Amino acid sequence: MTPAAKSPKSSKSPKSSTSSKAGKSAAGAPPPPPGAPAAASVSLEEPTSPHDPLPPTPEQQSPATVSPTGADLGAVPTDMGQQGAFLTTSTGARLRDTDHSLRAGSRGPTLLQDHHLREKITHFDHERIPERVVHARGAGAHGTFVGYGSAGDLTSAAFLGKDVETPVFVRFSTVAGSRGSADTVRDTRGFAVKFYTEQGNFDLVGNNIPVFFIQDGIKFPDIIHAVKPHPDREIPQAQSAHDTFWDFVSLHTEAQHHTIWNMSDRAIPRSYRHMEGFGVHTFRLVNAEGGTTLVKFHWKPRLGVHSLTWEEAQLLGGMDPDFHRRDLYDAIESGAYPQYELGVQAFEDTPDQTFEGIDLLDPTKLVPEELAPVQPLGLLTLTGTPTNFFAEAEQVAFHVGNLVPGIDVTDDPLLQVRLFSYVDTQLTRLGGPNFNQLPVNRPHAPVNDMLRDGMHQTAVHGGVAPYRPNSLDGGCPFVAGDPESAFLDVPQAVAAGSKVRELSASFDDHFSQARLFWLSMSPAEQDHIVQAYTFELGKCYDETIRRRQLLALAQVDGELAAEVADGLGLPAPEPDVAATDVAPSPALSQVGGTWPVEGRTVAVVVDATSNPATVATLTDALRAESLVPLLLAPTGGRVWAERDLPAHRTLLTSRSVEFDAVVVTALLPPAADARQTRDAKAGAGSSAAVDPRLTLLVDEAFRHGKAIGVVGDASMAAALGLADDEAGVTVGDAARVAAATVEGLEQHRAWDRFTPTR
Ligand code: HDE
Repeated sequence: MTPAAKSPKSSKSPKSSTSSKAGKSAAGAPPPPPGAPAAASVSLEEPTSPHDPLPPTPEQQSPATVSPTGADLGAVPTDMGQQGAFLTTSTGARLRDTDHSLRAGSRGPTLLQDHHLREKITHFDHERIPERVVHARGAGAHGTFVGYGSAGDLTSAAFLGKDVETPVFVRFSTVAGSRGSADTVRDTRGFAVKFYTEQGNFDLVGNNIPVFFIQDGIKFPDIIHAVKPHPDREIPQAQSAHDTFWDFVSLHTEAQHHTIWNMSDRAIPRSYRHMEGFGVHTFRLVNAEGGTTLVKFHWKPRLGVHSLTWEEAQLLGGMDPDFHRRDLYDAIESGAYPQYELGVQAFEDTPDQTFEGIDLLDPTKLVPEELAPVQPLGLLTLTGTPTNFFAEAEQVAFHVGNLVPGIDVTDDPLLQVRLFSYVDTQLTRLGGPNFNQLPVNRPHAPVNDMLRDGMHQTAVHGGVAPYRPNSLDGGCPFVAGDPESAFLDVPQAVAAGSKVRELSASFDDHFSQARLFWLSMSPAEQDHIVQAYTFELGKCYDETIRRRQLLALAQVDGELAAEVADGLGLPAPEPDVAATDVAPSPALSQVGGTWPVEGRTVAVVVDATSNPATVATLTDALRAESLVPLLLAPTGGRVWAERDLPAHRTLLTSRSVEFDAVVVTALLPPAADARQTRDAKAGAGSSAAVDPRLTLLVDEAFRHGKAIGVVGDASMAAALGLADDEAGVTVGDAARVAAATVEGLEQHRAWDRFTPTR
């Protein structure tokens, strides 16, 4: 390639798993694990001319090239990035040097004249923008939504039509932490989807928990100030285990339902691929005849809902703070595209907007799926990682008011405030009112607004009359009606009343659904909840706050309150449950059932004594199930001198929590760095024959209920403290171990290893 050549164009159609992997691997060689920043290995010396393959890597996607007003430009998305092989100024002049500033002599002062230096440093000085006030930590991905055509009776929204394909951008997030905080903290996760439909952008800005802390949006600053770090010391980061959070939720008891979800395994998801999404509020759908239905939106992950254990989440916070982001991008890169089915629970639009006694306008309440099943409407598939994280995942601006014809809001008092907040926040975060012109926010439908000028205006509007009515611009723009499928604000009747600062009495019950959630959990999940409350309240300094929260728990369930009190060393409050006849909702439990295992990681412990053919049989079998086997060896470099097969992880660089399962093919003897001074993990074991870090790896995997395989015999397993008849442990040949590993992963954990107390 000559220096004058342009950057490569890439077609951005979703690729098959084999093509994505093949792109990086030599013919016949197993594919490398996902995550390498360059598409091929790099040269040792600094390159002096461009060489293929140039970025982007095959799985990266960029926003479509539409104009700020939604016109399809037909350009390759990468054309929005840098062009050509030569370094230029921001105005396109080629540069000779960017490594030395212009100075009065090689030992003299720097000259003000150096316009390249000033441009480079000034731009750098302004690289950061304010992070989101909530949901600052997140990761985004591109994908496609395909409608099933099953929503016709409910809504006229065109993107839900049969086989209609709509590009989407999704951003997953935590709520409380700042942009650099860890992924695996205990928190609610955001699940925000921007559909670029032919009728304009539709944003479904939801969470992975179906209810919210507050009923009225005016309380949002209060709950967020309570959960954020204490204002004096700015501690703790991204956590609810502190006094101000528990002070607030124990006083403001409508938060108790969301809080019990946050104390459950739902708040520490295994990955973004393994969590549900919920629109939370009730929305109003309008069909072609103008008929309305109330609905709650759900996203169901194809891989099932699975969580980390609390110990895994904590270890990962240090070992790999990017665990969820990495998982998302590695899965997409390896072709294991995350998928979620969109569905709705539909309710008759009655004047009281209530279903089976549940007020549909109260966002602290869910409707059990046993009472109103989720009707599938379409499938979302995530196929592309961002080309540039800032341009896409940071600059994406969601707004619950980005609605399309056929979907309207309700009077939920939380949703009503959100309708104000999302535009307002972007003014500060994205520096002005033209944020919808940023490439990731641009609609793919024609835009003909009368919004003009402002900071960062990138459209070039024609005409002289951005006002209505006008006759100078031919009367344009015209408003549309039904034939042109214009958005309809449903003329919903509003109950006559007085102006008041109060909620309806139907919002008063704060505990019965927290109890419903508690009763729906399996014993092991209930234990996790007891532990989470005890941990979080145990981190509070103030005993009164702990006691007050125990009083709230006593209104949820007496046993729950007593067990947490026990753990805190406090007297158990008297049970105070008002709604004793609550029926559980089995759909809320994660235990039981089997799910696809795509993209799960398996540590394959190897050294030079492992039989390469056996390891190949094992890893091929795992890969055939779309798992990601990672070779874990005592040191880096080639595992076998004669084969070009590098170790992906070493005993020093890895920890059990990075893997979903472990298979041991060799009993690694203590390596040279198996000393506490070189690796503290080496302090764990006492066996002279096995590297103590391997013992630790196996012990932790066992403790966390993971599938463990030993390719060998019973004596090899015994050296690791394992026996073939234990739940989720398999000893045998490579084929048997591979099959058992898949089977174990299908259940997510060997639940039998946990001995519940109730
Ligand atoms: Fe948000 N929320 N929110 N929220 N929210 C924001 O918007 C707000 C609420 C949710 O990945 C902010 O662009 C208020 C419920 C997600 O970019 C801000 C209230 C639900 C995201 C804001 C709520 C959410 C946000 C911060 C109470 C679940 C991340 C930056 C009335 C249904 C979107 C931004 C992304 C982000 C305000 C309540 C979900 C400040 C005032 C309920 C997933 O506008």
